[in-house]
Amino acid sequence: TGAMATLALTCMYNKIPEGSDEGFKILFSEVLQEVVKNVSMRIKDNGIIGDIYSTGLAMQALSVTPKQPNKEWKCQKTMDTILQEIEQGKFHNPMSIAQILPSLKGKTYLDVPHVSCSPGVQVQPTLPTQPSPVPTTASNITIIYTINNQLRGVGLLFNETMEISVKSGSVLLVVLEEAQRRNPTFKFETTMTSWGLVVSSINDITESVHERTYWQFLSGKTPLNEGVADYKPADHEHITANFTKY
Ligand code: B12
Repeated sequence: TGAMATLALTCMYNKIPEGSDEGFKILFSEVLQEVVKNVSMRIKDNGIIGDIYSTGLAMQALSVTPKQPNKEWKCQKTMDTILQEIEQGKFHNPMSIAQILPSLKGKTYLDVPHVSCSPGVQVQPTLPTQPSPVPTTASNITIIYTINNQLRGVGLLFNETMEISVKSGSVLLVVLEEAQRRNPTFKFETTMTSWGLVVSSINDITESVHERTYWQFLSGKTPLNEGVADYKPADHEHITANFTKY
């Protein structure tokens, strides 16, 4: 959010015409300073800003803002760490690629108006150099899956746990589907968004923008940093879906 605000404010700041009210410029400058401070406080020693999936927008923000980050930012360090994460296959979600790619090319969303798509130039699809491995005789893993709603005033309170066996390498969505197949209490619904499928409802308890409630997914006590269609749980991992507020 801070990164998007920085990009938006920088865009506006650069458009303030020469000779306009100084107070206006000072106000923008102060707000920008504050937001940039917030973003830069999240710079880690390995260069990651927030988590790996917020780093793309944060890099874009810090590279265009007229305000200096409060903490020293080594762009190359961030770039190196992100490239390592890419090599490990962490950026396969199209939206995560869309947010990181501009920074890797030294661009930001503010460059979009200057992009010219010359007609006639056809981009050839690149073929994968190595065929992706086909999971053939994958062994089974067991996931401990808990669904929990303790928010009063939003329907039935419950805390149910089930052990689910799935093929090793399966994404979390497969675990949820198996749980639903075996026990109707575990039934769930999804909604399609720009990042992919969000679990919008479990056991008839539905997220609400108005109430600011959602189903948060955790591994042990740590919130997942990927969605159910991307996250691959390990054997004996304890996954909890907890109905909570943001
Ligand atoms: C706001 C937000 C939320 C809000 C959305 C509520 C709302 N109505 O606005 C809440 C708190 C619900 C949320 C939840 C989650 N989020 Co979120 N969220 C964001 C954030 C900060 C901004 C999204 C936004 O408003 N975009 C602007 C609007 C205009 O675009 P939009 O397409 O309409 O936005 C929708 C999608 O972004 C979707 N959405 C939000 N989060 C997620 C996560 C996943 C996995 C999916 C598929 C969709 C999705 O909700 C938005 C509103 O409908 C992004 C940061 C970012 N870099 O994009 C993270 C982000 C997308 N979320 C993330 C994650 C991990 C989650 C959770 C999985 C966390 C968890 N441990 O449970 C859950 C989803 C669980 C589930 N039930 O399936 C990651 C995704 C990384 C990845 N590789 O998949 C991001 C990038 C944050 C990060 N840096 O780690 N999130």
